[in-house]
Amino acid sequence: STCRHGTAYSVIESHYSEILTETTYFVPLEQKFEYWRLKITNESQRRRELSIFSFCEFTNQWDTFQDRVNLQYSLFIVRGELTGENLLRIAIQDNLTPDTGGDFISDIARHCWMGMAEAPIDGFDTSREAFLGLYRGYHNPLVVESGRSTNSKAYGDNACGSLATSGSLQPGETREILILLGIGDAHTVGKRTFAEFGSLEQADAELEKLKTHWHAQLESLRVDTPDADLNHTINVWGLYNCLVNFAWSRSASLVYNGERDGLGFRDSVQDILGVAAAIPEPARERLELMLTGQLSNGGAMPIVRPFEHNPGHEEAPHPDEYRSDDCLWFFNALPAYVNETGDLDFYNKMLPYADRGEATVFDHLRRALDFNLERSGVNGLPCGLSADWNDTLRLGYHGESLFVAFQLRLGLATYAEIAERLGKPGQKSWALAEQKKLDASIQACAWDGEWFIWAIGEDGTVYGTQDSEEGQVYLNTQVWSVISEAATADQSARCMRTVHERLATPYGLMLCAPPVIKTSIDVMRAVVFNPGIKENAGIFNHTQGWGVMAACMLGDGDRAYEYYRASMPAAYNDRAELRQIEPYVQGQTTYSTYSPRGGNSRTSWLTGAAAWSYFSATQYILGIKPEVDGLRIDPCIPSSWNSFSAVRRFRNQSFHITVHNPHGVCKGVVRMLIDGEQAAGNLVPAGLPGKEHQVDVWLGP
Ligand code: IFM
Repeated sequence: STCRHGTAYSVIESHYSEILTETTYFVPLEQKFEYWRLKITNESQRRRELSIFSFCEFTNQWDTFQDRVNLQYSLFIVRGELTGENLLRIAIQDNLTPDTGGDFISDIARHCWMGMAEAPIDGFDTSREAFLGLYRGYHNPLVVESGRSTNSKAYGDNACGSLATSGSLQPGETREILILLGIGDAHTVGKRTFAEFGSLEQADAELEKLKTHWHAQLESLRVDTPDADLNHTINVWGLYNCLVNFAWSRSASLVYNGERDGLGFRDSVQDILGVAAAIPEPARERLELMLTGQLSNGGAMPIVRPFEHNPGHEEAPHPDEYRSDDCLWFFNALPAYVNETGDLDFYNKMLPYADRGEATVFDHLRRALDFNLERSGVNGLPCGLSADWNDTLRLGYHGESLFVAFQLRLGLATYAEIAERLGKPGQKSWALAEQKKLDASIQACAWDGEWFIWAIGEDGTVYGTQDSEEGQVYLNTQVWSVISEAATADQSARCMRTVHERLATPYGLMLCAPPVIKTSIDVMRAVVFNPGIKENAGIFNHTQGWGVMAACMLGDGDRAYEYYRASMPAAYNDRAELRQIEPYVQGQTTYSTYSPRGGNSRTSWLTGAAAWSYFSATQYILGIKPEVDGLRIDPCIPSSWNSFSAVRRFRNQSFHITVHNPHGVCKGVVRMLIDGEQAAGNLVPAGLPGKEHQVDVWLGP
């Protein structure tokens, strides 16, 4: 068998006993059903008699948790049948659900339907037990083995949907069959949908529409570099990962199982970085939603529930529940949107706070800074509160987070720049003065000689020092000291050298080293994890982009590329058995060399790794950075690359960029031509006349 994934569709092809089957699965745009388009070919030299069965197992309860644990209830609420229109009808709580013709009947009592087109129906099953048979499983279902459906009508227990057809195929002959599986009552929604969509022609048209839709979203940047893996990561899979992540946040996947019903604040704000170029409008809408999840004290609701969210009327969390980093991610995400679109006025937009009152987006930013400044500890660093980015860190409410201090520094610098743009000199000077104070606090307590400390506990214990037996070096405070530009040149060089010596593995950068084993769980909950995974000295892929950015900021394109490739899924295409997850998608974490299974990755798809990986590769390695005034071209590439090219769509124009590297350097633009004309620096100004532009850039010593 072969399984191929495309953009929002999958094709599974199997050869068995000289019968070739190829099934294409997809959900058409804006619809609540999926197609299974099955093509069967007789590859043998003789006529073949075939029976074909569709199969789907349904949950009884739509509440996934209740479906599994509350069997005294969920096993008595389902019914299944074949309707007069030859559609399978799977109904939940059917007594309570008068069919109004709408897609959803009530929140719990939702129905499903299944139909088969282009072939006569010979039989059906809606009882899982009847289909599988007693003491059997998916590997040997009785109905398939016997070649006969039982026409079972589920009445309680577990339902399934199976439609059967049969027929003969001459040598070389191909037949196509279509299955539609949807949400809604078969009598109304199913009947209507089947009438409109139940043909091969319509299925073809819908697949084309779907592909066009997704491919259009992937057009914001196309690159051609000497690294073919990086090319298809940037051109297709990395961005697709970001878009899927943005759409689902962390709500539904194999590992999240549909139990989360809201957007985790910090992760959803960071997701914007991966999609701002591809879908700026949805990115803005999401940003607005998240800004209305900010409270009037500047902190954030831990989760924003998009369907129930009621800005201005939400209850503020208990003081112990605030995380220290949440709103500081706005200083990454908001500029990403504004720089992409040039929509500076967005900062003047009025938006409500979650609990009460409203303010401009700019004032929301000020509140975010005040929140952390007002909650600073005895050393002048922001308090860790219930957690900083690291969910497993419990410094005590008044313990201090150096990571958040670096975030805050970047926030203050960004705020000062925005204030300047908006003509608010008072705000700018305030931010720069606060930044100066913060810098002094950082320098007074956070440098340990060869690297920055991890954090300071409420009781004054300093974590992440040369004297620490465990968790001696912490990745985030090193890379963020560089990203926030808090570190001096000497500190930057030293701490990034420490990162390389102590945290780099062939599979990426470890979050800390050595792992925590004896450290108190009251401070570092990471001790619950086996050493070498997740927050306990694992490779936390979310952070890998930060390592890439920091290396680029120091001009080390070779190192940045090494770090990027170590955690780039496509680099493992030929070693999928090592990574053990899909080689085209990011995973949250990879086992490090502190474990016996270095390189194995876990928790694929819905991870912040996608956004930072895409952002760091496109804006730091390739160096194509949107700014309010235009596109800055400032690559930091491996010295072995002679050149690369890219086409960047930016504010309705296309820029065909070629970067030449005749001297084999990593960084440093020495010359730029725009449409053949010498440019003053390395900024391609926004708003040039015309739709297409050629940009040639030379790097040099
Ligand atoms: O930053 C968090 C994220 O919000 C959820 N997963 C774990 C990360 C690191 O602790």
